[in-house]
Amino acid sequence: MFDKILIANRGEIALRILRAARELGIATVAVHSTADAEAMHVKLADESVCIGPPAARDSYLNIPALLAACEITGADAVHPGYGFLSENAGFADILAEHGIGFIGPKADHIRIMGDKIEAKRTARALGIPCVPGSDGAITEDAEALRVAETIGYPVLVKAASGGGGRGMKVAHSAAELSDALATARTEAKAAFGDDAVYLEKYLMRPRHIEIQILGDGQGRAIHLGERDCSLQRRHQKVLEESPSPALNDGQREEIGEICAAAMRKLGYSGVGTIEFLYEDGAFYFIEMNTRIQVEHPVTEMVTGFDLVNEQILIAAGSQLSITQADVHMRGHAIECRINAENAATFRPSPGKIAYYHPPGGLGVRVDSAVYQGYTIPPYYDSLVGKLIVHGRNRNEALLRLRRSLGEFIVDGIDTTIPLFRALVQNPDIQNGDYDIHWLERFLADGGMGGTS
Ligand code: MV4
Repeated sequence: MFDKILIANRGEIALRILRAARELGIATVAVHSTADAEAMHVKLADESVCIGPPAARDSYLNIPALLAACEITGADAVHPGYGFLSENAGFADILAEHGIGFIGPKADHIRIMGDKIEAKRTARALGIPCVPGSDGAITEDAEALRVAETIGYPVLVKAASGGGGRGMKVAHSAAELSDALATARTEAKAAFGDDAVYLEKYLMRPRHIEIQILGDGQGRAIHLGERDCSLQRRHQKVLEESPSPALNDGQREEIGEICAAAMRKLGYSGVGTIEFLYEDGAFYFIEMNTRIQVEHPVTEMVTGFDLVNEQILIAAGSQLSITQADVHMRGHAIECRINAENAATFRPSPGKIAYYHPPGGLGVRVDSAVYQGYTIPPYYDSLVGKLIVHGRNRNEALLRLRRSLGEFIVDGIDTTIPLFRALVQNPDIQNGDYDIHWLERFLADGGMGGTS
């Protein structure tokens, strides 16, 4: 087992990792930029090291500074959290070269899943259902036209190095395809330095449903059910829940076992998420994430397993101790991502939290790293915290969510709490009747009260 873990992250996930390490009796090292000297993760860690100025590229993404911090403190493993270096295969390789553990999957698996074409090829070979489309990269317009003719319009051009929806273009007819290809290539080149693109059938109104998996790299892998993350704005998840209102137990077991079997075959090690679009009862693989995700608590609340604890044990070489028969989905969990943004305009609102009162009580969890008197710096993502509620069924979770949102006070800055108060009152949300476009439509239709 590791003796000391360096947490290469900040905010609520740094605290989340610190808590898991502490329960395992492992010492913790926080790293921070000069802007984060007063951050909670720094205060709570056993030791801390300043690794650079505010800009992430000079601090949280600064690999030499992180290696130096490991050397100075004698940390024998690094947990990267999410974002930053969490899906950087080169970072995992460098740590290995220095004899430092990386709490994440094998570098080769991070590399494969970072390339969306390679990820899809691998998924298909492992028996995971994929969106119909081109077999690899598209190099000629003529090839794109042929594939589109076969799968039928509308089609979607996607960037191989894509993510966050950048470099994605829809074509509704052959006439639009050539322009879509050129635009997607240009955007992809600018955003990722890679203009490789591929083609898929465009699904019109799917849900985003992702399967949480856990593997030990020694032939064991299980699934922990799904999360429905369809409620997104500009490719940022806003509210996530488990189980999905759209699935029954049979569908869950079928897709879950397909994913677990695939991960056994791959020899996957650590936590991972296999993302699907779900439409008309069918699953279509789109991507795989090889990190702990922001929304992992909804899975923890319904399964009772500590995913970060499992990550640490697996990275230290332990066999998976949970079998599929040990996994029971109990009740329902919902997570709201509360951002320091205006709830109607989404304008960022960094600044000092003058008063802070989080909700509590049965079935309520708040994962946050803010405190009263803390100043949210303007340099990083705007997540203030996550409110996660659990109930015996979806209705109880919704009632608990409404009650918790009523208690939550964050004064001094704007937050997205009012958006969630509006969402819990909405009949479509109450009925679980939404797809990936629902939230953008709600906001465009003045769901938050017209102009503001
Ligand atoms: C799609 C799609 C429709 N059809 N692929 C958006 C980001 C990237 N991760 C995948 N995305 C999509 N891929 C096919 N073949 C629609 C989206 C999409 C989306 C997906 C999940 C959640 C929100 C979304 C919002 C817009 C588009």
